[in-house]
Amino acid sequence: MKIGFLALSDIRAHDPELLELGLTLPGFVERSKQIAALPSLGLLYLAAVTPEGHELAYFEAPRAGDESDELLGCDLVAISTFSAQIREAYAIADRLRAAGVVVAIGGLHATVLPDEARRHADHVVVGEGEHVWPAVVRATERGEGGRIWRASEFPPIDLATLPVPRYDLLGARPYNRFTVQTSRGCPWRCEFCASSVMLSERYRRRPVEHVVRDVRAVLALRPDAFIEFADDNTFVDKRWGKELCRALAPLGIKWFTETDVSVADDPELVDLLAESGCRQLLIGLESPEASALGGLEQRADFKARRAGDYERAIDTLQSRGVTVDGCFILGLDRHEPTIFDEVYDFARRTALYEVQITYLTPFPGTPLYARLEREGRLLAPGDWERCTLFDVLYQPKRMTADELRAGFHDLTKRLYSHAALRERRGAFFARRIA
Ligand code: B12
Ligand code: SF4
Repeated sequence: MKIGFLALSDIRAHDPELLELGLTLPGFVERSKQIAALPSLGLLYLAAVTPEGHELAYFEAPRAGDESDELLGCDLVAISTFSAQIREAYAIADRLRAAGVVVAIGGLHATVLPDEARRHADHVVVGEGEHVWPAVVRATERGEGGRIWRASEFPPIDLATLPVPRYDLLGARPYNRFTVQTSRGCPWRCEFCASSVMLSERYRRRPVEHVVRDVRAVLALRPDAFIEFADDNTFVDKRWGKELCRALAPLGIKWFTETDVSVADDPELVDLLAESGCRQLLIGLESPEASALGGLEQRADFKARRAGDYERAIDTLQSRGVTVDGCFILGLDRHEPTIFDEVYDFARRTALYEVQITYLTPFPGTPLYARLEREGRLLAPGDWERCTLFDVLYQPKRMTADELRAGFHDLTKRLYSHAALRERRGAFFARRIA
């Protein structure tokens, strides 16, 4: 069979004012360029576990309608889904099926709403795909009808058995960065989190030598690749984290990952991060003060407990040359309209190299979605295409939706202006220990 793997690329936002700002503000443009072009690691894993004897091709489409006609020549197409592009994914799936192509849909959105996805796909996969996908391929070969497949019907995935993702299928596409995974899941449970905690309950790490093997596979294809670890929370286990950094150091790469603030607790780990080429850590700070964070992380109130350490942690990392991308969520229930100034002042005071602001977003399947639905506060239930992190989808508690939008726009202009960037980065370089 000819099997196609289709990802929707590019980023999404619908607020016209924000879109206009995004096109002009230097800080925004820089960050968007970095993240807009990343391959779908999930599909490259599926390609790697596809039974032998099939012809495989990887496709990307920035929007529905832009997909390659070559897809129509496939026998089976696997489509990966996030909420924000789900309607586009369904439109493509409908067109492919009308042309006789068997369509399988999986990923974060299909995992939480499989019945919805089944209206547009023959096969829908709930959860991690590596064990289910070979069964879907064999069922298609046998001409069997589609169904909803659940990863829980198969043995759990031991990350030590994961093969090298099929990076070779990416061809010569111009990516800024290449993704590799070091771990899956996260021990915490933030109310809003729609990451891979949706796919599997447990936090699991990969053997360090396998991570190195995969990085080497990327480097063999693109010798100067910048590596982005597609993890939820890389440095939960500090001992393993140090082992990882020691193993990465000889590769001479530059890399980025996402983790929580506890990464800065261990000075030896911080030194190893710097020595191994870690250029940036994205840390979900969510709000500058503990007062707004209470209850947000639902297992141990981790975020509220650690808010007092934020400034020290940022300084510890940045003074060693590891830049921090501090992420803030605007519109938490305890946020008053003063929050916009608080975030601006915090970023300035701490000389955050990178700042990311997003709206609190009720992704389907999250505890946040269920709570806001119960409280009658969802403004557009089911409007999945607006699950972009840059569109207001609910009634905030201590301000109006318009106030939230206006404050967000204003903060965007202030945070990402030339002057603010120059000031924060100047302070970062001045503080950095040579
Ligand atoms: C890399 C990345 C991107 C990249 C690449 C996306 C891609 N095509 O894969 C880019 C930059 C394009 C991107 C864009 C966006 N992203 Co993004 N991104 C990530 C990131 C950092 C890692 C994803 C990843 O590689 N995971 C690892 C792989 C192995 O897992 P996976 O893709 O889920 O695949 C597994 C299973 O889901 C399943 N599977 C997946 N697809 C399929 C298909 C079939 C047929 C089968 C059988 C199985 C299957 O099997 C795979 C292996 O087990 C996550 C955050 C995180 N830390 O996880 C956010 C994340 C996925 N992104 C998110 C968002 C919101 C966006 C944007 C909407 C942002 C925006 N405003 O534009 C856009 C979406 C638009 C679009 N193009 O789709 C949210 C999604 C939430 C949700 N539930 O929808 C996340 C979780 C971040 C967050 N803050 O919440 N993103
Ligand atoms: S710490 Fe990050 S990855 Fe972990 S549950 Fe919270 S938001 Fe999700």
